[in-house]
Amino acid sequence: MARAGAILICVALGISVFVGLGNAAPGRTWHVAVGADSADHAVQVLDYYPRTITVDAGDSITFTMAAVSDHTVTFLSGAQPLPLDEPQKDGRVRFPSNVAFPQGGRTYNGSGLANSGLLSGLGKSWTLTFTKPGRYTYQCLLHPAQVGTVVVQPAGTPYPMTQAQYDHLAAQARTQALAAGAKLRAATRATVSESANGTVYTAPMVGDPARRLALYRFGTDTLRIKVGSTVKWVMTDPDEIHTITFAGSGALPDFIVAAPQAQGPPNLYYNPKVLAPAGGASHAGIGAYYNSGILYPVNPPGPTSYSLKFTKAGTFTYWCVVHVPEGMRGTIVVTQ
Ligand SMILES: [Cu+2]
Repeated sequence: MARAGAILICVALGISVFVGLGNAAPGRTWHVAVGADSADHAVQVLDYYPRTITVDAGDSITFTMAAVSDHTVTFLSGAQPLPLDEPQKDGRVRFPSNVAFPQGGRTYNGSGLANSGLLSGLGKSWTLTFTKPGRYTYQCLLHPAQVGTVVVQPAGTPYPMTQAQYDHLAAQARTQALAAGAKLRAATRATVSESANGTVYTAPMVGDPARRLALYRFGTDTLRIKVGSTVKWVMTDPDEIHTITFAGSGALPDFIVAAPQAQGPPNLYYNPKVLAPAGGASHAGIGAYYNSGILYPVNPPGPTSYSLKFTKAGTFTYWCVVHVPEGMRGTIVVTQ
């Protein structure tokens, strides 16, 4: 009697499991962290944690920002990355709306574009449901080396790892990356040399793409120089853009300006005041606006460096307009 009862219970459980699958019950939701950074945001890790995750068809992944640098989560399905600028006939340069705003809906079957849009700010998240088994790579449109993988198994396949196991490994990887970033920061300093035009300080803007690291500082945070010296900022990071911008007595310009439309999201444009170099080759004291324009990665067409000769004593703070949330600024102290 007891045995018959146990069999009945097993059958009942079996049926209930079967019915559960047949009902396409909502899948599990997994979590992937986007980016990581140091407490002062100087070191940004351009990565996803975990970098590879295995889920079942019907499951969802919530991607959540864990750093202040903007990122996207973008499934291109083999297509080329989206361009990051759209020159307009009127001379303005548009920031493309298919990069800035979510595209492709809430599910992904391995084809077409699925894009989170710009994820700006800690805790910002985007959730995508995976409907078809396969191995899918995704990337950040702003940082092409920032790539992750989602493996989707057929529904009902046992999972190779739990979320807690992923989180544990991710925490280790994050700690290692941030330690490497701290080392990079400590090793990055402005260097000094003499030239026919006087003393030149070279301030490097570095990254370590193999470790998915970018340093959002200018080597030496406060650089002390003599009147008549030149500071030359040089890009060595192959994946980033930066500016050298002294706001002077005005406000620091925004990198992107939004133009509201009657309907839908605003049009976004690169601020022309940031794109255009300004101020000439020598810094003549407080009050004026000096700007490098966009400094590009080491690949052509550039420019990849910017020089300014300091002709008056004073303390001058400058920013990278692209990376204000990361605190990318420096100070030049010029003395007689
Ligand atoms: Cu920057």
